[in-house]
Amino acid sequence: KDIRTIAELFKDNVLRSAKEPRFPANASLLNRVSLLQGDITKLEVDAIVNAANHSLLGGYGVDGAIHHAAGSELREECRTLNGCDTGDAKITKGYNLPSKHVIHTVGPVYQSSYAELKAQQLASCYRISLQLAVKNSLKHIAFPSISTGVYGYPIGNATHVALKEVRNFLDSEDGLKLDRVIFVVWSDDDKRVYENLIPQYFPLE
Ligand code: AR6
Repeated sequence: KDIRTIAELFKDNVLRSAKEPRFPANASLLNRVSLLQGDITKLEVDAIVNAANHSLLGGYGVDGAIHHAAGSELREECRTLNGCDTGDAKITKGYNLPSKHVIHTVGPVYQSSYAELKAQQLASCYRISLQLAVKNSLKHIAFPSISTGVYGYPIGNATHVALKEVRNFLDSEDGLKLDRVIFVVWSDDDKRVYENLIPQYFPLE
């Protein structure tokens, strides 16, 4: 019973942002952004995003959690996809997950000497995942903090990239087709980073 439905997410966050602007979103963005702390595999949404690797066959971190919760059928479908490049994304069904789909994206392995390239690749992960969601007529999508675990991307820099890309997408014509983008953080530190930066990209007025 720890599964979070989209109805609950809407209720929680719409009310909260209307009254106390904890997860602010401006009127033109229609309260379409949420921040949640916890396990992304528990979300009953149209799609959760997986921070995968090139093979798409599973790994540690959120990838391991998603494959574990979805069951072996997910791995079987992933086998048919011929892997995935850095910055690209591919969609599968969700199998035993409460989420209908999984969008698998491969974030960059961070290297400070290639910071600009890494930022472009990370932005591409968010953009292509959002485009895939719209292409498949999905209404909500939940992102973990891609590349900031095993792949070592500094959380502050990564969060700027994530918020900027999602804001740009929601402002575009395709963005109007999405009801909600949910950022899911695991740690208290990451949550603080998102709480501090969200108002820069989703200001209140
Ligand atoms: N729900 C939400 N967030 C989570 C969960 C969860 N269940 N578990 C971890 N996180 P990572 P990456 C957070 O390492 O850096 C794998 O082996 C975690 O705290 O999962 O893109 C793949 O196969 C961190 O903030 O992904 C690749 O080889 C964030 O998710 C490689 O790791 C991302 O951390 C990808 O590394």
